[in-house]
Amino acid sequence: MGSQDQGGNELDVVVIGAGFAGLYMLHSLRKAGFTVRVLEAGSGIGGTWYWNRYPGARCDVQSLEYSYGFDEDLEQEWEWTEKYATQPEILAYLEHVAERFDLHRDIQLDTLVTAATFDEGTNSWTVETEAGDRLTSRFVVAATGCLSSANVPDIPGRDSFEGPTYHTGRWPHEGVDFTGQRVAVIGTGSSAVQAIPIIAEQAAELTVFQRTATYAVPAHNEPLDPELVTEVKARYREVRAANRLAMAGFGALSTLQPGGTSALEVGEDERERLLEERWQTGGLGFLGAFPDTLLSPEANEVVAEFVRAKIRSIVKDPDVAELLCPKQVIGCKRLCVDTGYYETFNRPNVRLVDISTSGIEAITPTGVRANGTDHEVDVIVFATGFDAMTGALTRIRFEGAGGRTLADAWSEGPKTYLGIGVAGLPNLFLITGPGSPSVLTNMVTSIEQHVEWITDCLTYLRAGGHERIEADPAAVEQWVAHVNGIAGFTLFPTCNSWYLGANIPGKPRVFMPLPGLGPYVAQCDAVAANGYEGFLIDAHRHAGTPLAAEAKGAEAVS
Ligand code: NA7
Repeated sequence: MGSQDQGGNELDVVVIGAGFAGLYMLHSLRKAGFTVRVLEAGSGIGGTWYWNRYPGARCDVQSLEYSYGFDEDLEQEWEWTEKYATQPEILAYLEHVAERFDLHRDIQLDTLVTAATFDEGTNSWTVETEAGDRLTSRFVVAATGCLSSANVPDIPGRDSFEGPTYHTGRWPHEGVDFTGQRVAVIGTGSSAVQAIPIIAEQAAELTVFQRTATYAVPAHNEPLDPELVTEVKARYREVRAANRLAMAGFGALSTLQPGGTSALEVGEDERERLLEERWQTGGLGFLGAFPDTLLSPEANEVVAEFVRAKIRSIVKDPDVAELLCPKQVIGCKRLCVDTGYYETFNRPNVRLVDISTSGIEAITPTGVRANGTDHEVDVIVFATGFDAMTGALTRIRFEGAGGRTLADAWSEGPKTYLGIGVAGLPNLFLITGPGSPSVLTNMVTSIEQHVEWITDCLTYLRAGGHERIEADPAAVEQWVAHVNGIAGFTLFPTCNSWYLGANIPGKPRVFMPLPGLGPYVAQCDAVAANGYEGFLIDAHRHAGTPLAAEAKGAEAVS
């Protein structure tokens, strides 16, 4: 079913990106008998874990859960060393996976995809790279990652700074030595929360510029207990299956049951006990103490106030503690998981600058100006996040049927069906695209579910002799309304988060991920079981396109 690349090779699928998603997509499609080429912009595989090498970079989902479940031998043989794996360990894992499944031979590194154009005559894509290479394939899978388009804000004078600047998501491979340096960190999201305690230990002075205070709960990271590892490995199938049914794609290892009683209905002592228990356990499960934390502002405030009290008890200077206390709903922005973040502000070499009112005024040749004060520094670290979920996709010029581009289709915000298909862009599949649970979940769980769904879909199309599939515009409209409806039921849209696109000036404000993995997986399964309901299969053949004359056995499913 493939078409040809320039070298004359038959290619069924081009996959863009060689992170967790692209690697498994390649393996899964190859196993199903498809020919695949993976194009990766980096000089190595690993995606997020290739680029994000800042000090302290670590996953905040437990390593035993943040790992592939598709191969039993792999999951039995690989040994994680810590509860939460470091970036180097995760990258080593992905390198091992690539070696183990002989993936490198179909991965082309240092290859930035700039455009992809769909040819309606041949029902195939031509993918173009920055170097000018062109490959053609029947299908394209965008495994481009949700947090891969770095956001370096356009602050006045940004390029005038005379010292080095770094973005956490584009960290130099050789590392950075901050010894004796005066360092500015801009941003206080997850990356900053992980990096700040480590930079503070090295730097002569550290100045943190905080636009929005962040909630962080302790990681309580530790070496993995061999007994726990043995126990989990003995029931790994059950763990993986439970996570796929869970709301956030993880939690099967938790010793704490999700809370069943409203934060407003349990007594005050019991409320404190439940929250303290979760604080001592650590990690993202903290938000699971009550069922209504992300649904009721009053319930949320109770949980938020518990964390603020912790911050006040940790940070010695009451004025600094107050500045570090977030005002927004807890969980509205991604909850951070920390090791010594708040404690760092007790160090004599660390200063917090509140820029919540007027932002950073300017970057000067020698530092950062805020609130009318010039802060002289030697180095600036931008921990300013990403053009999340859409940035890595819209920077590629995808041109679909009738010259319609992805940027056109998404001018008012991303619109997809299931977070997988885009109307007007046939034979293009997104992995963990906007409109799917993605960033609200353990990404590996969501990635595996999408990879397997896409592989099944392509297998179905091949079996039926079909050449083209696309999301039905009506199904897309319904799906967008569905995602908005669910998000609107929660407190997620109440703050300026990157989930909403609010961190990027001019980006349409649309809540992009879909809360709730378990129900979503059931919907995806039902769509497949109903012959890919909501997708149009070879529908153009009925629609009077040049191929209409050939229409034979084509079907439209909607
Ligand atoms: P985040 O979570 O987007 O954090 C970025 C931080 O940078 C956040 O505190 C922002 O403040 C701040 N920021 C962004 N732009 C500016 C400007 N122009 N001026 C000052 N401060 C700014 O990115 P991370 O890399 O930390 O984490 C991303 C995800 O990776 C994380 O959620 C995990 O899923 C893993 P704001 O809150 O917008 O006011």
